[in-house]
Formats: sequence, C-alpha cells, structure tokens
Amino acid sequence: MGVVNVTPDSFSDGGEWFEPSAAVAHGLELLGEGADILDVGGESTRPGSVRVPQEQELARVLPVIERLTAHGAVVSVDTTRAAVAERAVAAGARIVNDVSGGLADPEMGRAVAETGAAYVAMHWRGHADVMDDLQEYNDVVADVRDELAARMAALHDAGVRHDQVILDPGLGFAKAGVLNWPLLAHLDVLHELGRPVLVGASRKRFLGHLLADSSGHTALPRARDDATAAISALSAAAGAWCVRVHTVRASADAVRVAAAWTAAGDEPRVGSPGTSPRSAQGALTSTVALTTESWTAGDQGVPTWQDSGARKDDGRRPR
Ligand code: PMM
Repeated sequence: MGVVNVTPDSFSDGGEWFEPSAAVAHGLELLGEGADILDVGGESTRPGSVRVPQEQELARVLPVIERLTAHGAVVSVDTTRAAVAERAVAAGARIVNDVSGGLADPEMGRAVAETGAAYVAMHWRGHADVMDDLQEYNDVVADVRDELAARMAALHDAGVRHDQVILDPGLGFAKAGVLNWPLLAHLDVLHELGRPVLVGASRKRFLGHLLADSSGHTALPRARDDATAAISALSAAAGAWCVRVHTVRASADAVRVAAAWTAAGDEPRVGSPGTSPRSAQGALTSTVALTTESWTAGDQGVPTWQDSGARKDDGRRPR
C-alpha cells in the first residue's frame, strides 16, 4: 500500500503532494514501483496536529480518488469520518482506512456496513493532539488485541461483516518508541483475531529513535526508508497481509523476498529424495502478494493471505 498524503503538514512528506495533479502523479509513480493499493488521505495524523474541517478534507481527497480510480488503481481512503468514507467510496475507493477503528465517528460502522467496502480498523485511543498522553498499557500486545477485538464486536453490531475487516496495531498511535517493537514481534497475537493484518511502520518516530546517531539525534523521516523496508520483509514473513509505506519499490521487493522465502520453507527441499529441481524452482517463484486482480473479481471482502497464496508470480507486476 503506497501512501498518497494530500496534506500540507504530514510528518513524513508534508506538502509535497498537496496539489491534486501532483498527488495523482505521485500515486501513479507508486503503482509503477509495485504498489497494489494507493492510500489517499486528506487529514494529517501527525502527533499534535489539529483537525481539518470535513469540507476541506473532501475537497482534498475526492478529485485525487476519482482520477486514480479512473487509471484503474485500487484506492483506499485514509479517513476517520463516515461522510468522507461514503463520498470516497462513491468516487471509487474500495477500502476505508480508518486510523480510529470507528471510535472517532459513531456513524462509521453504519457507513462501512452500507457501502460494503473493505475496512481497516486501526488501534487508536484518541486524536493526534492527545494521543501521546494515552500510552498506559499493562501488556501492550494483549491490550491492543483486546481493544481491537472490542472494536470488531462494535462494528459487527453496526452491521459490518467480519470479512470486511482488516486489523492494524496502530504503530506510533498512543505508543512511544519501545512500545512498538513487541507489537511487531507478536503479529501472531493479532492474527488470533482471525483477520488479515496491516502494518504501518513507514518512517515513524520509533524508527528515528532506533537509527539515532551517536549524539542521539534521531534519523530524519526520509532516512528511515531502509529500516521501513526491513520491517516490510519481516512483517510479510510473519504473515502480514499488507504494509503501508511512503516509498514502494524496496518494500515491494522485500515482500516478494519474504514470499519466496516462506514458500520455499513450505516445499520439499531441493535435492531431497523424491524432488525434482523443477518442483523446487516452482516454490522459489511463487508469491503471496495481493494484486489488483484479486479486487477486480467483484469480491468486496478482503482477500486473505491464503487466498492469494495460490497465485504464481509470473513477472507481470509493474516494476
Ligand atoms: N499511519 C499513518 C496514517 N494512516 N493508516 C493505517 N492503517 N496505519 C497506520 O499506521 C497509519 C495510517 C501515519 O501518518 P503518515 O501518513 O503521515 O505516515
């Protein structure tokens, strides 16, 4: 999932793609690098940022979503507002990516149920101006799982089908540096909830701290891209369904490496009794990456890792 922030103030790429034509061109560039989904957002969630009015958010995202879907892109809308989600889906978005998991807008569950779009429910405890004060956990992994389970139950009560939901641990949201690593190391615990998992680590503050220089200066957002790609590989190997990233090529390659690695582990070993080199080669070229074809089959539910695992990498992914 490539990020297209149509905002003047996002922490990692604020302002760069603020004009609709620049945002569309950037989205197309990310598709060319191998993105399967473009995530279009019009409101920054940067720590401390203030909310933009709904009309402004709509004016930012709708023209970009319309133009990117006209180019055939699978688009998600990064919003916490039900009205924006509805208008975005009407404009062609196929996924609603809600960093609040439905907590910011009580109408979100109903809107998602009515549109039938896939829905990313991220772990969240409060808006950007207060989230740094909401970081108390007994056990961050179990607490995030339990709070997401509660969100799933509430969404279900609002009419959202189970197969619409994708879960996200919400790295960096009400989570300071060290709280993020256990969540990554225990993606299996989120998988216990039975839904695909999305990981959004790209350029986040905890990577800046990890990569600080010897004087303690944190790495700037752009200097966190290699670490982001490493997380993409490890997340994919741990079974994540999707990684949300600002630069795509390295992460797309990382996901393919993880897929080949995992598939090889599932196949008989090269040279072991009863295997031909040919069957082993098949394992090395199989991939589990989601491609846009999974979405054009008219399936509004969320393809699972296993669904796409049957696919073979025939080298046709855009490079
Ligand atoms: N992080 C940001 C924005 N949207 N959506 C999901 N699902 N998961 C995330 O971790 C996430 C997100 C942070 O803002 P950015 O667009 O400036 O990176």
